Amino acid sequence: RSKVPFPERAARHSHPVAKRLFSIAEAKKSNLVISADLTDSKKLLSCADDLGPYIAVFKSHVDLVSDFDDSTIQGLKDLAAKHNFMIFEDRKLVDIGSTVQKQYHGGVMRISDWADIVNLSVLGGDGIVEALDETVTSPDFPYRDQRAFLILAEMTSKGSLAVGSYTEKCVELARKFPRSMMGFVATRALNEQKEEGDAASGGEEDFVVFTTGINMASKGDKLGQQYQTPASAVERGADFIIAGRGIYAAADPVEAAKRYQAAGWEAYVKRTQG
Ligand code: UP6
Repeated sequence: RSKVPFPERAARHSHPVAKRLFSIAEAKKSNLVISADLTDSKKLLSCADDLGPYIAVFKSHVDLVSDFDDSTIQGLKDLAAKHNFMIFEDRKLVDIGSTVQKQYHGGVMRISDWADIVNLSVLGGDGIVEALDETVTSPDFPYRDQRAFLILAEMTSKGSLAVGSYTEKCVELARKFPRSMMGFVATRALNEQKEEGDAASGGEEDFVVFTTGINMASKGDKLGQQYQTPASAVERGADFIIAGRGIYAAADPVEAAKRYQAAGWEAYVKRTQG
């Protein structure tokens, strides 16, 4: 759990995307990520426009948007600029290196053109990480220093197999590829011991932790999802809290976003000042 405040982490971090992320969070006093799991472009873009002021990051699953096209991408980019948030495509890439390079840079979704942050699974071993690192650090890559990845190191669904040595392997790979792997999607901080020491010695290792499965009103859903509150997640080490249905399916999503933003920020202030 990092006790270092965002402005300091922004200043010290070696990755430009992490720097920008911490700066946005600080400027907006928000560590909230909306998981906008909406199924058409109009709803997706209204969600981004309505909630934009309260979030640091907008998380999409564009493969569930039925009418996804160039105008969806342009709309998202415009709103990201208007409201100063980053875009995170929750693509969970998982394949051999050669395939994910083509899925990430190019392909039907052209993820690299618009998503600042993308996540991946290391089920297949080191190759996927090596491949994506190679793509974004290549001199020909048009978005150099503007793109980063999160390794999906744990999952919130019941019976998840992403535990123990699997999760440890994720940390090992993030350590090996700091130019592209900025942190994790996990339910807690994963580098407990090393991180404290590093913070004192200049913070060479500062993984950013995004936590899904955040809900203030429910413990889970019928399909195995398991929730925790913003306070509990941040206490366990989440830097950014990701909430979906808790916000977009609420009677008043704007009011809900403000509540989650306040709860997440309060917990962050408590952790970093306490
Ligand atoms: N997500 C999880 N758990 C994980 C990884 N990802 O819930 O371990 C994603 C889901 C969804 C969002 O794909 O987009 O986070 C959770 O939405 P919810 O808040 O509506 O449950």
